[in-house]
This record gives sequence, structure tokens and C-alpha cells, in this order.
Amino acid sequence: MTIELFNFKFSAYGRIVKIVLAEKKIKHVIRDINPFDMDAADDYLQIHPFKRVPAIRHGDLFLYETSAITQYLDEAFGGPSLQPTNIQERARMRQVMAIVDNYGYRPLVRKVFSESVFNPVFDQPVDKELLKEGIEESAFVLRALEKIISDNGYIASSTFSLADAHLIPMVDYFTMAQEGIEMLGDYSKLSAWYEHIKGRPSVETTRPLLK
Ligand SMILES: N[C@@H](CCC(=O)N[C@@H](CS)C(=O)NCC(=O)O)C(=O)O
Repeated sequence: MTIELFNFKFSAYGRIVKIVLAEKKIKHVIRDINPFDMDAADDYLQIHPFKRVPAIRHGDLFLYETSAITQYLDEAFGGPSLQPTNIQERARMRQVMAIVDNYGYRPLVRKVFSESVFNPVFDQPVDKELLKEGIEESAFVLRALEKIISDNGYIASSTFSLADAHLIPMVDYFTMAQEGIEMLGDYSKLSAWYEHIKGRPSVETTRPLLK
């Protein structure tokens, strides 16, 4: 059964799932949904009651929430395992994913990237206050990640894990902003991680082109 991925082409969260699909070479088709478009709501609300992306369908299973999706894909399909077997590394992996969800996405993507890059590219109004707030909040996130990053080349372990897939779309968008590049430069371990990961095929082939 082919996976159906309900996604919006610019979604940072959708890209996490795409990276996992690419890492594990899972066949899939993409169904385009724009969660920001109010008209898209009615049918899609049956699949995702909170009207976000991504969601997947696999046979009779419909699933939303990115970390549930990526864990499911990792466990239901062959290919490289993306969850470390070492218990401490696995805990770190889950911690990084939760940091991204609870503290990272909004400042890095919805405040810094959106206000500094996305809105100007698409001729949308820019909210300088939101950008300033995003820069301040992002510093806490980067500092926290710098403290816990593994010394083994990846964010949580010695091999690429779901945590790397969860974090890279956020940092990739963040560093499209000049403010983001400058800030990341203050964190040597995170910068080295980013340099190591950004050219990985699953990361390069899923990077959205803005225009
Ligand atoms: N908790 C959700 C978050 C997904 C999410 O926020 N997706 C964004 C796109 S990257 C979205 O659909 N935004 C629509 C909106 O905020 O109205 C998950 O883990 O999948």
C-alpha cells in the first residue's frame, strides 16, 4: 500500500515526513492541501480536525501529528532504523523533537523565517515586532540545543535519527534569514551539525523552492 501524504509545499512539518520517507525510500504520493486557505477546510477536517499539515493515509489508517507519523513510518517500514536503540540516545531524540514542537517551530519558522524571508518574497506585510520577538525567543532554543547536542555527529546519536529529521527543516528555514545565519554562528556545535546535515540527499531533495 502506497502512503498518501497530505501536505502543503512550504510546510516545515510536512518536510520532516518527506525526509523520513526519503531516508527509508518509502513509496508515496502527495496530496496538496493549503491549511492556510479557509476553503480547503471542510473535507480535510475529516482527516485533520485541527486543519494542519501533514497527515498521512496508509490503507485504512489515517494519522496526523508529525512525531506520531514519523515513528509509525520508521516502525512499519524497512530500511534504516531512525530511532536509536540506546535508551539514553532515544530519550534525547524524543527530547529534541519535543523542543522543536513546543519551543522551536514558532520562533524559528513562524516568526523569524516568515517575517524576514517568506513575507517579503510573497509581498506580504512584515511585522517587525514579531521578528524581534522571534529573534529573542530563538536564542533560548539554540542555547538549549547547543547544550544537549550529541558529540557523535548527529543531534541525538551517532546515526541520523528522527530528531535530525525533525530539527533540520526548522534550522534550514531559520538560516534563510540573515538574522538566523548570524545567530547560528554563535553556536559552534549546532553550526557543525547543520553543515554536516544540510547536504544530505533527503534534506537537499526536499528543500522547498520559495519562488
Ligand atoms: N503539531 C502539528 C503541527 C503541524 C503544523 O503546525 N503545521 C503547519 C505547517 S508547517 C500548519 O499546518 N499550519 C497551519 C496553520 O497554522 O493554520 C504536527 O506535529 O504535525
